[in-house]
Amino acid sequence: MEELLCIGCGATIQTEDKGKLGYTPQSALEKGLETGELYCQRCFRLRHYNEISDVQLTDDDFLRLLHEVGDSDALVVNVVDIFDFNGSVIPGLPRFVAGNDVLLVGNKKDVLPKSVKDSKVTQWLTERAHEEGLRPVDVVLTSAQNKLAIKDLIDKIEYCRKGRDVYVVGVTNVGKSTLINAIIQEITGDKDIITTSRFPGTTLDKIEIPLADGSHIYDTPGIIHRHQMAHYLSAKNLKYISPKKEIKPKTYQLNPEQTLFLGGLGRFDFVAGDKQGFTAYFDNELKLHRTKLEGASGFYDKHVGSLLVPPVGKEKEDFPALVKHEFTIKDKTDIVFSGLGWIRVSGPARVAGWAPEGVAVVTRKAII
Ligand SMILES: Nc1nc2c(ncn2[C@@H]2O[C@H](COP(=O)(O)OP(=O)(O)OP(=O)(O)O)[C@@H](O)[C@H]2O)c(=O)[nH]1
Ligand SMILES: [Mg+2]
Repeated sequence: MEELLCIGCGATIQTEDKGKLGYTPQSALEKGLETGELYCQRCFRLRHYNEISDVQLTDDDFLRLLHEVGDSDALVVNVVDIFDFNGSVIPGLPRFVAGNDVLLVGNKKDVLPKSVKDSKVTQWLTERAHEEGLRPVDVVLTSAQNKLAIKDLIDKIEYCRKGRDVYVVGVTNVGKSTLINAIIQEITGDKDIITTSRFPGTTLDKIEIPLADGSHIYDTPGIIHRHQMAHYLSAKNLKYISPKKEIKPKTYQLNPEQTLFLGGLGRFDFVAGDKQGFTAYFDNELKLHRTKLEGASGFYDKHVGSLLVPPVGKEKEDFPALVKHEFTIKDKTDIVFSGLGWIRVSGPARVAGWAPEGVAVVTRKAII
């Protein structure tokens, strides 16, 4: 029998083992073959009930895919989440892509406040890419969700691929599949073919989409970056770190020695400096809580999971301790909490950003 693939996640269809990828009940398989839309059971559940069944890929699976990209003569489209550049970095990508051209796509631009200029974001992404040893031939900012700049992206891909195949790569959850769905919709009008979800690890194998000239565009499973905030939260709370709407900034006038808790996910300390306004850019539903710096750690231990949420319940038990990163700020700087958001500091000030162990806190020149 010819190998059948799930069009939602790329897994090889099988009817034997419920616990393994690609499982499809025999009846669903027959129906799928009839209609030409064959989805595995996991995709079916994700698409209809937003329920995830746990099947995870190993690092070897990703390495195999990355080597395949390196061995092909192709255009590599590296998708990153504008909101989480640090969490979006694939370690060693420059080595894997070898001689292939890379087009960098900063996705989820709809989440950024309108006052952020594209040019500043592009410049920042380019600088960060260079720091990672990546020399993209071009940078495009898109919103796969709101279908922004999809035509522009298609044009740039067409221009850069020079008749070659295209591999769309990136860590899990940056929106690769949503982006490819947007491209398919723009070209053929077909909607939501590939399965997408808020859960990390949605796409399970390479998905091949034919292009008019006989080459292909490939969706790939996202590498699991263990330092993404997404891995520390349960399904219910993922919304706090994957905003669907434009962020509304909130400004706080703080005195020195005051602290802002970012739910229970992070913390910002104004250690020293003159009283000033700090503007916070986080998901609109994340509750920020102001308190005194003195005793803030004890306050956190006491209230995490109740006043300071998420994390809640079981999630809280496995939540890593917050780690402190200190900065001396001279002028307008963003303190970026990877995957969570950022706080704009006018300075001069001494500040500290706290995030779960492994999650990066970095500074950048203020983008607003
Ligand atoms: N706000 C916003 N959310 C987006 C955008 N693109 C994707 N998302 C959301 O991000 C989440 C992940 O999207 P996917 O397309 O499944 O991500 P992926 O990169 O294919 O993930 P894997 O298959 O796990 O590697 C989903 O909840 C999407 O709705 C975007 O442009 N803006
Ligand atoms: Mg995907």
